[in-house]
Amino acid sequence: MSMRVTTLMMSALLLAAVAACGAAGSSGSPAVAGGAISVTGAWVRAAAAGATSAAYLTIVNGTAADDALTAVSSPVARSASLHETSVDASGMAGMHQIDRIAVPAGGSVSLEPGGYHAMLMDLAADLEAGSTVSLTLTFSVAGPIQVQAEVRAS
Ligand SMILES: [Cu+2]
Repeated sequence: MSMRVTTLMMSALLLAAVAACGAAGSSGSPAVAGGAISVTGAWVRAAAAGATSAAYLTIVNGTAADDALTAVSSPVARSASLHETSVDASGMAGMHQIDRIAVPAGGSVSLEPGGYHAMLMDLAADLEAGSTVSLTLTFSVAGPIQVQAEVRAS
């Protein structure tokens, strides 16, 4: 395979991944509390097995200590990571992996389309709208918190 073809394939893969965590959607589904960190409105974009999806939610830190989301995992995804979508100087939207999302004491942070999100890669099964998937969010202080996320059509 030539270098050029490889580059084109990489570009196509990146575009598909960006599309998976792009625009649209809203929040507002059941909340699951764990300790004094609570997570509300968790949802995941519908996608086919083998594809990439993204999870969105709001984290409320009701504790007196600063905390940070440091990892995410789900049985439906063979790998998952924290991402941030940003727009570069030329106006191109892209995303990059980040190590942590800070949640200050008494504060909250939202993972939402166009911003922070949890990228779910290499899905083990189809994610169909109306179903529910389990996510494990790991915090540096609070530890792991499991939440249920509703699958929604994009
Ligand atoms: Cu992403």
